[in-house]
Amino acid sequence: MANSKYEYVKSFERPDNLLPNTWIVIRLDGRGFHKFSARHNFSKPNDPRAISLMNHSATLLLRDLPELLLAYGVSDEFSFLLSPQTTLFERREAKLTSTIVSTFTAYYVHHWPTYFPTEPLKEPLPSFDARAVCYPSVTNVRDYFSWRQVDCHINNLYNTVFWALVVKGGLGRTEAESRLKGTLAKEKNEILWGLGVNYNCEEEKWRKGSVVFRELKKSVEVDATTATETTTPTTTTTTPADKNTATAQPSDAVVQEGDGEDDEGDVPPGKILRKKKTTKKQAKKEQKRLLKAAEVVVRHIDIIEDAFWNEHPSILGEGME
Ligand SMILES: Nc1nc2c(ncn2[C@@H]2O[C@H](COP(=O)(O)OP(=O)(O)OP(=O)(O)O)[C@@H](O)[C@H]2O)c(=O)[nH]1
Ligand SMILES: [Mg+2]
Repeated sequence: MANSKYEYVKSFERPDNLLPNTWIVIRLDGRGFHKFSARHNFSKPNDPRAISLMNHSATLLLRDLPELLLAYGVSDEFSFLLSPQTTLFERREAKLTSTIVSTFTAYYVHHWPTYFPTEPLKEPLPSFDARAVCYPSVTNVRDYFSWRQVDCHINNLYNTVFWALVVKGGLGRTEAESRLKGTLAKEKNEILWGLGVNYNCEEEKWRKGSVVFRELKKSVEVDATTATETTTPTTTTTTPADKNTATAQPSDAVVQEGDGEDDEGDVPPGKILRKKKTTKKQAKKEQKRLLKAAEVVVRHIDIIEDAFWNEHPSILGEGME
């Protein structure tokens, strides 16, 4: 069909493909959640229903988009990681950010009644903004997630001591604010201690935020240089309390995906299942298959130190090449 005379307007559109060979981090953040949380009676400083709804929405998003390698969330924000090799939506910035933020928001609103059965959504309805940032190196990506987790720690310590001063210490909000002005972490911990609170005993989910990723029943380490695949059971440092399972309460719900067809089942920790020479291509294909079949999990663990990344080499694996 012939172009209409209006077709030319398309030429006003600008390409917005994100830089090739760079990691992409997309961070979304709740709009006006200070007021939104008050309107919906979120408990202070942290509301377990709110964090679980955020985590569930991120989990479903990771299930929808296998290209998302990892998500990290705290408060009203979530960051999603895409690999330097991803060609999702031709790396178009607007398409990536708008799809991720609108899908997340749709899940958030859709599942709201499950997590807040006694708190109907009131207008203005929840919405989120989103931005994409490209990072050229694994170090930058690690530093990005460290930045968010350190922020989580700083804000959570402040909020915990602030509300302890108000609720347990009987201070007004303004008084509590002035009491905390200029205090360092050590002093905040001492104030908490004086009010009978040991910050280190506060739940990990508030102190560490939420890490959402695909957990392989076994980790497949692909050594690109030697093309040797070593399949070992995944070891984690999490406690049972950290784990969200399908049998948990709605507040802890996660998506359970089916096991891989060839799953070799549970094996004693540390036991090497098989070690074989294989081509790099085969190993990658196998890794992809396992990742597809993997369960999306939520953990409240440290992502600043090396342990998490070493235990889950598939997350940054591609970028290591
Ligand atoms: N009470 C309570 N408030 C929460 C919780 N999670 C998030 N919030 C609120 O959400 C806010 C999120 O911070 P910001 O994103 O900086 O604030 P915002 O109001 O969303 O502002 P914009 O993002 O700039 O639109 C926090 O300051 C809290 O007021 C929670 O579990 N309990
Ligand atoms: Mg916000």
